Amino acid sequence: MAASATPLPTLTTKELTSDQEVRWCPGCGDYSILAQMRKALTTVGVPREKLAFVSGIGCSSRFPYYMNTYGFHTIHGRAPTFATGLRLANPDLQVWVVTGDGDGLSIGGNHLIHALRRNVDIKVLLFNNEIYGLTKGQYSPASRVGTSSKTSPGGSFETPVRPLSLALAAEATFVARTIDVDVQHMVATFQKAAAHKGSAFVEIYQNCKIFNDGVFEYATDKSVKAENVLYLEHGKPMLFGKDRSKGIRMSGLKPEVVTVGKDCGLDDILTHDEAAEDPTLAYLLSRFAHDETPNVANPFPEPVGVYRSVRKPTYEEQLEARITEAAAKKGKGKIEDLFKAEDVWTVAE
Ligand SMILES: Cc1ncc(C[n+]2csc(CCOP(=O)(O)OP(=O)(O)O)c2C)c(N)n1
Ligand code: SF4
Repeated sequence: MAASATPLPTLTTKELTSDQEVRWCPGCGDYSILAQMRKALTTVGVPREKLAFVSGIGCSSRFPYYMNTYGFHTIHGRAPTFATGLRLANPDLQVWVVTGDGDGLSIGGNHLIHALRRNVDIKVLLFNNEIYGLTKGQYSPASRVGTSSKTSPGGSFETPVRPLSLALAAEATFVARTIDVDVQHMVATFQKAAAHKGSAFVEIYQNCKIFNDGVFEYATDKSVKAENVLYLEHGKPMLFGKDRSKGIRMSGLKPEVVTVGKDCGLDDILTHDEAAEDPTLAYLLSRFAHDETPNVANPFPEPVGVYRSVRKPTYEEQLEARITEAAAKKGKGKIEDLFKAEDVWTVAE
């Protein structure tokens, strides 16, 4: 960096804290996410007036009130759409979307897919508690099969949406997962999402203490976590387990869990490449789901970390280029001229 470069602005967590009373249930995972977001933003170098949080409807959607930045509590499922408009109108802003699994994957599913596929430069945080919290515990599109809730008293039987598979299928250019109690990992993941140019999608496993308590215990309980979670690190072999002796190997088109030194050598273990242009392998990782069936021989761990991070032209960059191209061809236009252009007719009375 040149010696004369302007230093990046720094913020304190206090400066990022609003005067609003936080109204989540005691023990809710949302508190930790809020605290880690404030921490992450202290170092990303964006001043408060250039930060905006946009949410839809749900418990998680109260988030913008608690950040001392710009904030918009919009309508159910439409935060990605609102955020797209905000970015296009003011490309100087860093725009974060906060959504829940119900808000983002049910009523807002379509909006989420299209914001991601367009590669709008927004950062989407999906707080996944696998339940509708605000409406008091109905099952959501992310609830696993058998979830007993007020709207599925006999246990849900629908195939759940896997948020990361959906984001990858929509061609999101940054896709990651983190966990509410994994505080350092969460801060680092938010900072990586902030640094990404293009649409970033981060799924956060969030505990809803009241309506779905402990649903991610396999990934948070210290006594079993190492066996159930695979921390993805770019350029490193996919190893996990207490002594990191287990790993992921490909057998043809199928992944398998193997023990290094017993079933194979370290060279046989897949190396994680978050920058791979092709999202196929990332998609395959997004299919690993914790298996609660007793005595499964080699259960797959759930990968946490950055699945994919690639640079592609953003929607804003492409739009800007299109405007410049049109202006070069046709000159700078006027909105009235557009209104009065072709295909204008008067309806006879
Ligand atoms: C148009 C519309 N339909 C339904 C609702 C009811 N509603 C409010 S929040 C919500 C879902 C909340 O669940 P989730 O997004 O998982 O967020 P959480 O509360 O768990 O953070 C629903 C269905 C609404 N507010 N508006
Ligand atoms: S209902 Fe669940 S998600 Fe909502 S505030 Fe309470 S614990 Fe959190």
